[in-house]
Parts: sequence; C-alpha cells; structure tokens
Amino acid sequence: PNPAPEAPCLDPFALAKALSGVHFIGGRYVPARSGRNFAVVNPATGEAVAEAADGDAADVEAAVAEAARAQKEWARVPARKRGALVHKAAALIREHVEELSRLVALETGKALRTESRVEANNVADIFEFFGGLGGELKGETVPFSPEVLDITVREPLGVVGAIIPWNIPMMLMALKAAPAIVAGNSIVVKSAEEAPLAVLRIVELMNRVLPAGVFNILSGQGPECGAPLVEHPLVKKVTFTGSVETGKIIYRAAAEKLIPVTLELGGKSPMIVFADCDFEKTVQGALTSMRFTRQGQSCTAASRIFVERPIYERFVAEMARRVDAMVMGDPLDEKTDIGTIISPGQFEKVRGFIEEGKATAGATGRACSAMPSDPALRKGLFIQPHIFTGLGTESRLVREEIFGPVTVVFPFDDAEAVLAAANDTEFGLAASVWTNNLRIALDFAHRIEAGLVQVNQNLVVQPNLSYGGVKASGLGKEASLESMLEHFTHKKTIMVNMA
Ligand code: TXE
Repeated sequence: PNPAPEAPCLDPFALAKALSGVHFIGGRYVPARSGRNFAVVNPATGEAVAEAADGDAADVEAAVAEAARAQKEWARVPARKRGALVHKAAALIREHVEELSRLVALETGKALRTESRVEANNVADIFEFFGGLGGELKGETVPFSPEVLDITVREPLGVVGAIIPWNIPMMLMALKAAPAIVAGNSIVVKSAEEAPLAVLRIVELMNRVLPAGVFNILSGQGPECGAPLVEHPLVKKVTFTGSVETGKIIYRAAAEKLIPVTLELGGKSPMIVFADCDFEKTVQGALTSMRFTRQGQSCTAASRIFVERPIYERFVAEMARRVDAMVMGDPLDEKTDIGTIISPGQFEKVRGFIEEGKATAGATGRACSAMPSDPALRKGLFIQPHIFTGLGTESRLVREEIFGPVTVVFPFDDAEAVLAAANDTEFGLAASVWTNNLRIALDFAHRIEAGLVQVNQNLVVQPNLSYGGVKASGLGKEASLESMLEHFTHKKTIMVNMA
C-alpha cells in the first residue's frame, strides 16, 4: 500500500500522518514486523504529529535481504545509466522541495525560510551532482610489459548501511545514498528517531525511478535497529553521522566484521577574527557560522570565536545586537529566523551547559533574541541564543560540543597563542580565519588542524567539494567524486598475460 499522496503535499501535518507507521523496503511501504510504532513530536508545540515504525532486527533482516537481492542486478546496470536514473529522480526531489522543506521543518523545528528550504534544495543538488558522475567510475591501465595488460576497475562494495542524525537529516542521507547508489551499491538507511518523515518521503520519491530494493529506509532506535544493521553479515560498508560515542560503538562493530566505515562526528570549530578583517562581513559570518538559525545544532558551528583585542568589545556587542534582531518562533512561519531544539533530551543538555556557564565566576552569558510570545508555542523547545565571554579554557562549554545556540568568545593578542588555542581541542572538523592579510590567512589555513578551513566566508555546501574531519571529528570524506570512489567502491586489479 502507498499511504502517501503522489503529488507534492504542502500540508506537512497531513503528510506526516500519511507517512505514519511504515518503513520503505523493497520498493514499498511496510509496517514494522513487530507492529510497534513510536511518536514523532513537533518540537515547537510538544504535540505528536505522526507515528514512526519502530524497527528491530527482523526489519533489518528484511531490508538487507531486499537490498542484497537488488544490488546484484543494479551493479550490472551500466554506470552511466545508473547515474542517469539518479539524476532523473533528483528532478522529482526538486519538484517536491517545498513539500520536503515543510515536512522537515515540522519534525525538526528548523525554521522553514532560513534552514529547511535551504536543506531541501541542497538535497536536489546532491542527487543531481552524483547523478552526473556515473561515467567517472573509471580505472587505470598500469604499464608493466608489452605482453601483460594490467588494469584496475572500480567495483561496488555491496549493501551499504547508513545511519543518520536529525540535524540535517535529508542532506546527510543524500550525501551517503547518492554516491553509494551511483557506484552500484544498494543502501539501507536507519533514520534518526526524531526525524524519520522527510527522509522516508525522499526514499519513496527516489523509488519511483530506481529499481525496487536499491534504496531502502528503516525508522527505529539506535541500539534496536541501528546496531543490527551495522552488524548484519551482508552489510559491507557502514557510513555514519552522529555523536563521537555512537561513532566509536559503530567503528568497533565494523572492526569485528572487518568492513570499511566512514564517520562524520562532532566538532568544536574555531573562528579566528583579526582586527584587520572586514568588520561587517565578519560579524555576519559569525552569526551564520554559529548557525543560530538552526539553534546551533550544526557540527561545523563556530562554537569558539577568538577576536583580536582591538575589536573584541565592539565585535561581541554587534553580534549580540544582531542576534537580538532575529525572530524566534514557529518554524513554519516565513517570518521566523530561529526555530527550536530537536528534543527534550537535547533541550535539557543545552540548558545544563548554559546554567553551568552562568554559574562560572567571571563569566558572562548574554541571552539574545526574544522568546516567542505565541501561547501555542508555550511547550516549544526554544532556547535563547547565548554568547559567553570570560570563560576559562578548561570550561566544559569551551571543550565539549554543546549542539545548541551557544558560542564562547575570547579576546586574543598574539597570533601564535591563538593558533595553539584553536588547535587545543579533541575535534578537527571545520575552522575559519577572517583577515585581509593573505600571508596570515594561508599560514593559519595550513596550520589549523581541521578537515575544512575557510578564509573570510562561512560554510558553503557544495556537493563537489570533499568534506570531513580529522581527530575525533571522524574518518573519511563525504561529497565530491573522491568520496564516491574512495568510500563506495573498491579498486580491483586485473592482470592479463598475453604472452
Ligand atoms: O546522537 P547519536 P544523538 C552530536 C551532538 C549531540 C550528540 C547526541 O553533540 O548533542 O551527538 O545526539 C543512531 N548503533 N551529534 O543522541 O546517538 C541513532 O539512532 C547504531 C553530532 O542524536 O549519535 C541516530 O540515528 N546506531 C552530529 C544516530 O545514531 C545508533 C549530529 C545519531 O545518534 C546507536 C547529531 C547504536 N548503538 C548529533 N546508537 C553531527 N556530526 O552533525 C544511536 N544510534
């Protein structure tokens, strides 16, 4: 049965209901084998808007069996044809951008205008980009002798297991599924408990074009549904975005099976601002990099900002003034800049950090932007963005990933000292340097320990640029041709002796 409407549905509440209680396996919607569901809650009101199928090992078994069957056929489809089909399916995503934006805003609390619509457009871009790469699955010829032909070919890995989080669920799924599928693998995704709906709809849309069983999705809890997927003997590659703790569990399970993993974990990204920067552009960059519009729930958020002393006071004041002018409210309202935190658990965690910061001697936490006044949002998970100054470098707010609308700002006088401070973290995902001095910019870009360093700009998502962290931020890259070749194929060597 197909419970969801064929045409784009701009009523996210109706669509959420229609998508209730199902996985998408082998080309069709199916309920959980156990018959159990769990509630999907609108974080702006606290109300349940849908039920999601509560997957377990039996559902994993069914999905992996379908994926393994389909993969054998899919790998035999010429690579350019596979790409062309993914590209065609991307057009369907593009037609449904508005629908998907609303649905993801409803389930995640991310503001429609500032975050959710941007994400939905990125998803279409990602499928389009990888759809164009089928012809790039090329090997090499390796010179040996005139009588021997040595060549390499790129082969798919088999069934890929993907585990995704809730902060940008559609985009993080697309970055895994698009290259995996074009490369000739099939995929089983386990969605995040908090955001199972928009990704489910995307899988159904893609299945209108792709053969049944190539792209499957399960909803469920991490240990009950995610763990059996990682452990399944027919899953030959795992790709994960989420917390460091879960990343380690998944890495261990993959090691038992000796399969490759890609891990996209957390961050504590530094933003280094020199006094000669373009002040206006840099303050704006701080706000965008901090992702206050997504309530700071971003692994690349500029969560440690270092500002050269001469402009420090002015910078902090201007940041606070601009965040104050942002509108926090109903994520589905076009006027809203800032939405909600995802779940009560994350809400309490972030509030704990804020309370700890406020209780720290010598520290100041400025709460910015007004809480929404609409009584319908009384139970919403809204947290005012906080800018902390005066914290010591050992504070938990400075060392741990908060994943909320909180940034810490420090003044600095010395370039070498600030570089050391920026690198003094277990993470290494992203960083930015803001200066008009090219020599300093490039020197810092080389010496900052991170997978991505930007100079005078914020995070620009581009499917053709590889992206991924070092240190505790992860293993491997996403996006780019390289991620498809390195992480979703293996290179087979073939030697033909013609003597
Ligand atoms: O993450 P989890 P949570 C960070 C961020 C946040 C913290 C906790 O700091 O505060 O993680 O968030 C699945 N086997 N990031 O609890 O637990 C789970 O069901 C297999 C950063 O949401 O890592 C979900 O689908 N799977 C991050 C996914 O893992 C398991 C984005 C992520 O959940 C599992 C999100 C298990 N044993 C959180 N346990 C980023 N890098 O952007 C859980 N899961």
